[in-house]
Amino acid sequence: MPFPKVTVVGAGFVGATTAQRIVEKDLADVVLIDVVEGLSQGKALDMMQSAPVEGFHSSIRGTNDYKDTAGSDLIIITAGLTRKPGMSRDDLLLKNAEIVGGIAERAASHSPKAVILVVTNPLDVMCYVAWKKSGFPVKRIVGMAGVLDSARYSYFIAKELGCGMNEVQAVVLGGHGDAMVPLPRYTKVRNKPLSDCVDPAALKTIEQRTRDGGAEIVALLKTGSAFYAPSSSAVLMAKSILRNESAVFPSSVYLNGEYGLKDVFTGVPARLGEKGVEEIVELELTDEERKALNVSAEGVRENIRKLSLCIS
Ligand code: TXD
Repeated sequence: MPFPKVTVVGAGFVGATTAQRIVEKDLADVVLIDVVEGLSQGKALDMMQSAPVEGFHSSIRGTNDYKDTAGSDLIIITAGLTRKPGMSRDDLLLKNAEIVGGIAERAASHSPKAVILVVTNPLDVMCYVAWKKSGFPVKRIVGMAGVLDSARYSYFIAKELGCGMNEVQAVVLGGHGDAMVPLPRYTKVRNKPLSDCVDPAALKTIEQRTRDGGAEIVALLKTGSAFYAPSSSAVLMAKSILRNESAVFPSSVYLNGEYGLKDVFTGVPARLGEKGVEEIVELELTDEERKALNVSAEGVRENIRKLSLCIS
């Protein structure tokens, strides 16, 4: 069986690490594309030379030409600017909308059947831009954020409680921003709701650190932002799409009435397979949780409005 084909757009920290994880797991042959000449070619060549050591069989090539991406099953968009210390994800809005819009248009025309997995920030708005500019059915657009936010939440919970990370199943909904919605009722530690395992003050601290998870790393790195956990999270979703696993992940998806929200991308649990979003899973929410999800989605909608001229 030939490997599926994945295009990773952006050969920076997130893109290159995503590509590396995909080939090392033999999930797909990868085309890595960037605007900078030589960057993706150099990284791809370096990764290919690790194949005899790592023992993977799939391949990766670098390019600056969209023709080489033709016929991809999955396009992962990681290109764009990153946050500098003190910048919010939304500060990246206009510049990254231009970048992601151009990429979605070009990549979609060469791979008309692909699923698009968006990683670039501000994430939920970039999903909307990719949808509008690709012209794809909306089920074939999905964004990565909730898996990462949930992973960060899991890590901080496991650290606080001194338990194994595999004993924590964390759920974070909402947009990928300061208004993300950790759900302690649905988060389980050894099968018990998190809200029964930690006191409210500790929970508040964990949730705030989760919200600030990206900013904490930006402040430490000084240049650039997180990429190890983001690339792991993107590859987990990619695997479910490429192998048609139909696994459920918190994903940024287009809502058309689900959770009482319409015409907006935000993070909710969704089943992902080869056709993209197969199902949106509706959790029962309390009034307070629903309110928090609405606030988060309203922030995304506000940014979509700001962009309405360039994406109409
Ligand atoms: O949870 C999440 N979704 C995220 C998102 C977690 C971490 C990082 N997140 C966002 O991903 C971050 O805020 C940025 O918007 C993107 C990419 O982050 P990365 O750390 O990979 O940035 P780099 O290292 O600066 O790489 C960006 C690359 C760089 O090589 C540019 O030359 C390239 O993008 N670039 C382009 N490639 C192709 N086409 C165009 N137009 C283009 N413009 C820039």
